Amino acid sequence: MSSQGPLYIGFDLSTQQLKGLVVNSSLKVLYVSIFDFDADSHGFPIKKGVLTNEAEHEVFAPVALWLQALDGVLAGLAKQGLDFGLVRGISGAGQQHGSVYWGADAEALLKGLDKGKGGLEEQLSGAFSHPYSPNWQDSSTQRECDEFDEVLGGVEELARVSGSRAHHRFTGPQILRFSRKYPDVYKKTSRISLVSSFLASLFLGHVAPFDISDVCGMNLWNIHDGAYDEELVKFCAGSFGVEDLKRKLGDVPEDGGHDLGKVHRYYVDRYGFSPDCTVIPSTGDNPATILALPLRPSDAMVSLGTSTTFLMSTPSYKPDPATHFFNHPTTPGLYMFMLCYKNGGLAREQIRDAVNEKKGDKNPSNPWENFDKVALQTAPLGQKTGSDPMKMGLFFPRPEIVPNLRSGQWRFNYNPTDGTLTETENGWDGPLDEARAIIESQLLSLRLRSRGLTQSPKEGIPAQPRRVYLVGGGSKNKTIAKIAGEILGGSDGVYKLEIGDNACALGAAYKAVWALERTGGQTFEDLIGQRWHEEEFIEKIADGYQKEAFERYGKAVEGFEKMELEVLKHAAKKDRS
Ligand code: XUL
Repeated sequence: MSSQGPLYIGFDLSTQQLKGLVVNSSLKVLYVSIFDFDADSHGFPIKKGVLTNEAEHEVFAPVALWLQALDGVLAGLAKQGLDFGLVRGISGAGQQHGSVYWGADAEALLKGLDKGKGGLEEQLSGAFSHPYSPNWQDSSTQRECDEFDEVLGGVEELARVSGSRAHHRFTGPQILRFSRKYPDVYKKTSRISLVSSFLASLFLGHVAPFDISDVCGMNLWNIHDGAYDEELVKFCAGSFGVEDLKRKLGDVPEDGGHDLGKVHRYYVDRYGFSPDCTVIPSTGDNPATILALPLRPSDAMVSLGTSTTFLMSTPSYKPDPATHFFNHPTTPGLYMFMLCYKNGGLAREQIRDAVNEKKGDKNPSNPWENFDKVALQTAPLGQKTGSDPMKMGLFFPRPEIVPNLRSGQWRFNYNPTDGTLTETENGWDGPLDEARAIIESQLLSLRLRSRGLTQSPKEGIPAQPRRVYLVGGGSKNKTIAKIAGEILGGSDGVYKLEIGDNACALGAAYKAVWALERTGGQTFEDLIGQRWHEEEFIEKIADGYQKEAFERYGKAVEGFEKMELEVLKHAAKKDRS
């Protein structure tokens, strides 16, 4: 009974695997199939899903690998007994920024897909002008980023127009470098896809348009105008001409739930899909993540992995060179705000290890025990009494992008009554004081950068997130959750979101459910909100808003902002000398 349709598939084409996840109209997960690139593919000398050219800081993935993976995942679902005839809609999530270069024969080969001629890899190997897709981990585009940052007069303006300043991984700088490095190949390229629209193209049997949210990861889309930015596209196109590049990029439907067309005959004949199965735009993996639950405006998601990612759905568009804004993947008038830190879990682990060393003992089954204990024993901001200065620091074992700073550690004392800030280790009992300080530092940075985007939940209560959802490895840590509530607030509390690593695929599947079952102008949040049983997915793990703590950390945010500016000023001076 439970597998009775209609069913919806969400794919997640990420760096290391392709996943297909099937839900029904009640959002119940019925099947999951995974193709792990390193373990399950054959014929590609990849490591962690990619190839590298270290001399040029290039990271890229073979496109044919993804073709092999798609047949692999579908075969996996068939093996599990999925009746493809019940699947009404398909959507997906793709690693952001990656680009696929189609050749002259792409449309004919896509259209001509035929069960009798073998799998996707065999039939489409001639469809590309270039066999590789530059990956989001690529950092070969410094020159192009510097140029993009200047096109509109500076990083602020580029961020204002496109939602982000130039970043190595963003598709505009990547396309520009590609056209310089391979001018002949670029000339022969008929269309360029993002990883998300590439996935949709495979199902449609022709090159699919970009998704309204994922297109914002290119530094080419003008978010205000809802169109490509003429100057940015002109610059990126160079001597090949604007019209040529616009043709390669294609149009972008405004509606994230747009009906792109029916699934290609190949899938009907080979797997038993219904000819009426509809393809919905695939989006980026981060935009798909915020669709894994009915995230309300002012709710925040904090992903505590190796790096920290902060995602919010918000009606406010307040771009800044250190942050990212994207169109919301489903809901016009909302934006996805994103912070992508390089330092997160690894930085905390370094201090955890130093604490364990100092303590001289370590619980082998929980290496965090000492770290958690000292973090909780330490007074907020190291202030034993109200007259003590606040201790705060920056702990970056890797170069950071939020803010743009080299690796290093800095410790300060801040006096909130007169605003004095002193770089010093006086009064710091390192590394013990650093356990709380690093958690505070990471969370104060989130509060600083999201404070203009939250709303007051009710009169007399300051603006703050409604709910804070923690995901990823660090979300198990109750100490972090407690301090997150103290610093970020959360009028409705701090929650752990238990969807494992299925967030992107789930979000994509929910997007397909919404696109095909919405009535009238029903929003994603309304439809999914009505069907989502939160008790199955979330657990409240800490209190959110606590007046006294929130106010104290509010003062600390001011000191934290000053501290960052101070460190940046010194770094700039050092660079000049
Ligand atoms: C976001 C980014 C990564 C990739 C991961 O800007 O580059 O999160 O989307 O797949």
